[in-house]
Amino acid sequence: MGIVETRVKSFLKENADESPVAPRVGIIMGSDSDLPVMKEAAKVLKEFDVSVEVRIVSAHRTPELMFSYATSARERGIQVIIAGAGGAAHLPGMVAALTPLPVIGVPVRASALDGLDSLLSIVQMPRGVPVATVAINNATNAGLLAVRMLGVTDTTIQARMIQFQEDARDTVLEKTERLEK
Ligand code: RP5
Repeated sequence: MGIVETRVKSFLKENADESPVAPRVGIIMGSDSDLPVMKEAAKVLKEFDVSVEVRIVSAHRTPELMFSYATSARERGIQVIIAGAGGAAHLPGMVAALTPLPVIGVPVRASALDGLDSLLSIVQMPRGVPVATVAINNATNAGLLAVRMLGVTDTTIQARMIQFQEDARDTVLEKTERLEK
């Protein structure tokens, strides 16, 4: 087993457990160095009880794997793909070009340019090939956006999202109340 595979396996063991049920969200990233950022998406999805799979798929280093991952995802039951990459971050856009599934891009801060390179690489897609781009390093929002997408046709998941929003609102209101005292 290679060192990258070992890191991914141990991450899964500690955090996300690839669920025994078929994954609904595919979380992919260009390198295992993206894991500290991208694991937040897996965490969120786990909290919402959404099954995930996590893979290292590099547009530049494993282009054939990227092609087969993107072209087979839909028939394997994946409904949303979250793709994170840094630097010349071509993974989300290339995957979006190869699948009809919604793709959420996470710009990872990975280079001397503080993540701006990743952000622009992911967000500046040509008309016709959308990637829903979240903020630099904000894999949490990518997970939450995937939950919202699934919630459109899954009322159980949508109910969890409504609860999540109500909890967030209550937290802010409680803090405000405390300040006023
Ligand atoms: C990108 O290059 C990856 O997504 C990563 O963010 C960046 C650096 O990769 P490593 O050199 O750390 O493997 O492809």
